Amino acid sequence: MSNDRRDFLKKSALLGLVGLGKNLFGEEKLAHLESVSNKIAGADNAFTLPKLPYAYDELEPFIDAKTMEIHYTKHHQGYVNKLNETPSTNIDYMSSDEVKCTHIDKYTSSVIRNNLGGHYNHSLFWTLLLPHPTKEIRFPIGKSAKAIGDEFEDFQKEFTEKASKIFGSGWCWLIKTQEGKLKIVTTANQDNPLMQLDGERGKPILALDVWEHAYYLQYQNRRADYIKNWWNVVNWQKVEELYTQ
Ligand code: MN3
Repeated sequence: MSNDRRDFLKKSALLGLVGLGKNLFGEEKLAHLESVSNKIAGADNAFTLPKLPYAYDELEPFIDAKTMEIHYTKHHQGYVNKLNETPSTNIDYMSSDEVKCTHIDKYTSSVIRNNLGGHYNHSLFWTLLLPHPTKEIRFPIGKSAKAIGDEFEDFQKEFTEKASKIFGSGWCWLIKTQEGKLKIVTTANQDNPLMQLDGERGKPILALDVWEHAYYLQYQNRRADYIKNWWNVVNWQKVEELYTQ
């Protein structure tokens, strides 16, 4: 089927939805429904790259500008593009990316699982990095600090060990489980702990990308050095925000 033909079918179906919305909800909801359907039909912009909350060089010397630029404009943009090229009935386009991830399971197509994971994981990761870090703010704060416990160094050691031991590409996470407990878990590739996969599930409140693309330009094969330096740019204010949400 040609792209034009596919677009036409998609738009027709969605315009039908809009018409239905008009009858069901009246004019007020119509505008919202129309904007959602335009996003899906226009699939080019159903997913967008979130704005980076700092300049590429503002995490230096711990993460270099070139790595940030390529990671953000090539890798993250790549996941976004792939998602937009692959409209899927398995995605609830109206829900948040976090909720979208909770619908992923082992039956989901790998293209959706990998790219939705890649998009969500990186969107979160960027917000958990702090530009211009100073020594005074290199520790957890508030309720999340209490939950992490007095032995911050032990926590750091455990997280570092788990992140270091990931075989190949993946992520290390601090999650808040449904029971409100904190756990350090790892996932392979672009999976995350929101997804219905094997392994502990929970809401990520801290994330570390240990794919080689996250550090290779600056650190080459020295993943341990990358992780050690990453602790200097953790945004503990954001961790607290995610924990208390
Ligand atoms: Mn990455």
